[in-house]
Amino acid sequence: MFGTIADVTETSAASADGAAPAEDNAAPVDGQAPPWWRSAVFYQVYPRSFADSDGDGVGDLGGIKEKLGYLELLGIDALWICPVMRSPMADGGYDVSDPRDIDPLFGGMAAMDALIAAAHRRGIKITMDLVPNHTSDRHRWFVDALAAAPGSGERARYIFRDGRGPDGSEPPNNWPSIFGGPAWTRITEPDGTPGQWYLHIFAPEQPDLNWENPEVVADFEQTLRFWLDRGVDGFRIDVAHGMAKPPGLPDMANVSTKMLVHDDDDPRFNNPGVHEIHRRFRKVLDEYPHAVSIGEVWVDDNTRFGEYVRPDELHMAFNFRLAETAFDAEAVRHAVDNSLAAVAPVGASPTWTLSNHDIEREVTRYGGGVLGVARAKAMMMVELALPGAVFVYNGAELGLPNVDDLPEEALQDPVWERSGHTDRGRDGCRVPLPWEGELPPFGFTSAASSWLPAPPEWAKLTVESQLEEVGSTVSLYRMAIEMRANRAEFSGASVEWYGSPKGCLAFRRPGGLICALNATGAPIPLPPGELLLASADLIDGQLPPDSAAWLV
Ligand code: TEU
Repeated sequence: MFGTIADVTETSAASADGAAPAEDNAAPVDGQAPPWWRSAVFYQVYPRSFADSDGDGVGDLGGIKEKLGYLELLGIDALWICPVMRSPMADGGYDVSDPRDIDPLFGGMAAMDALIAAAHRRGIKITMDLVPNHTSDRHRWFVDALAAAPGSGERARYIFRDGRGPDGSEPPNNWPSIFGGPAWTRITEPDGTPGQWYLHIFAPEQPDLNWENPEVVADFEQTLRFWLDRGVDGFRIDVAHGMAKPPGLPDMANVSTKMLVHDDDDPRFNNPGVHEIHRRFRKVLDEYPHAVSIGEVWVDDNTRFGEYVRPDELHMAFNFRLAETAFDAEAVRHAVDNSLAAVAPVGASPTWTLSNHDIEREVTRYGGGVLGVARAKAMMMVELALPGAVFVYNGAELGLPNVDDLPEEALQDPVWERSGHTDRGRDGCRVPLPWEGELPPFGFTSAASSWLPAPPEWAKLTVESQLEEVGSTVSLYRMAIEMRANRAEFSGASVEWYGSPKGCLAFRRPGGLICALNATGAPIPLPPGELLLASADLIDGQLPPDSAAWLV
């Protein structure tokens, strides 16, 4: 049996006593409404995969604009659009060759202006993804750096070093690239001799910028203003724990051969100098009081994580704990407590996400098939019941699984090549969305096929078919998002845990919402209260296995 309010075992607050003003996401604080982003539902668009308006098989900004009606119906507050700036697309746009222009593949600047205007007419905010840690190797600056001499001002915008060993043929240190292979590439000098090495923590096509160079800082500030002046409402900051490098670029103590693993003592990331960089960004953002910055911060330690969201740094940072947690009530509770604890000392808003364009989709992580979908729906209700901002990755609302059997020749993630074809990379979570019809590409594009092929069995997962069905994943998302936006029971920054049976969890928000999760294999009686919404049909009035419910 779930307990009652008398059985509250513990309270976890998003704002520590005395450390920050009492936060209440629904009610005005001191007569002032909280900023729009504090409890917003963001919808992450991977633009290549969302909708294609020009028939080239790749999604674009015109496609997003055409689907704004759907997004409004879904009830989201804001979009986070993965990078759409000019790029040779060595890493799906995270290799930017001109940060102040839109790539023609996505429709150019006119398409961005049109999207901003159309989204704003519907009350949907637009946040863009910016990539400060590195540029494309085709960025004008890098092309100039290759043509210039060692020690020149052109080289000083990046991280060039002489190699080790008598002839400089060894990389300057032992750092591996996140995508496999060394993090250094040796160049050929303009006179044809083997030359210096440059640092790229990601692909060789993504040289790291030198953030000690004031030109680099000034240029990024110009980029922030450029987009804010065009009307965007904020930014997701890529690798926000990167940028600053340790003095002398020391070797890594433990070189992991595994890619994509995160370790707080990794010298490539989370260096103290990064905070001064964020303070510079924040000064610019403060000139645009409506705007928000959300950092991608892969830092485990709560104290170090919290440092990124101090009042003069980022507004929010992604917390990946829920996305890294198995479908297990104890583990979920622990992740929630931890995420709240990380932001409490600095009074920042917590963030929740179950997936993104770098992570295996939750339906697959939770076991796939009918079971995976049921659990993903339940976890969506847990995350939408929590205080703070929620990020929904496009396609999650359809219950899409990862596609793990893409043909090898279709794979585009640089991880596939860089790993010597041992790691398929992240394409499996980037397959274009199924919109309508019976056959791939399911209305995603008017071309015969999309840039990654959608599996034929997605015919039953199309937006068109799910919108008509009350019991579908998308219908549940719509109902849940609407309730969260409109009901006072969702107010309050804290979470009170109830006593709950083993394998279950239950918490209450100060406004009165109760959320219960049953992660056991058997039905469990609901906590007392009036049922608002359940992720699955009740069994004899009880909460079924792998489901969640909201009560008031
Ligand atoms: O990701 C940064 C990052 O740390 C990722 O390498 C992450 O560890 C991995 O993808 C998790 O599986 C950001 C972007 O989200 C990613 O898409 C880019 O490839 C990367 O930066 C480089 O810009």
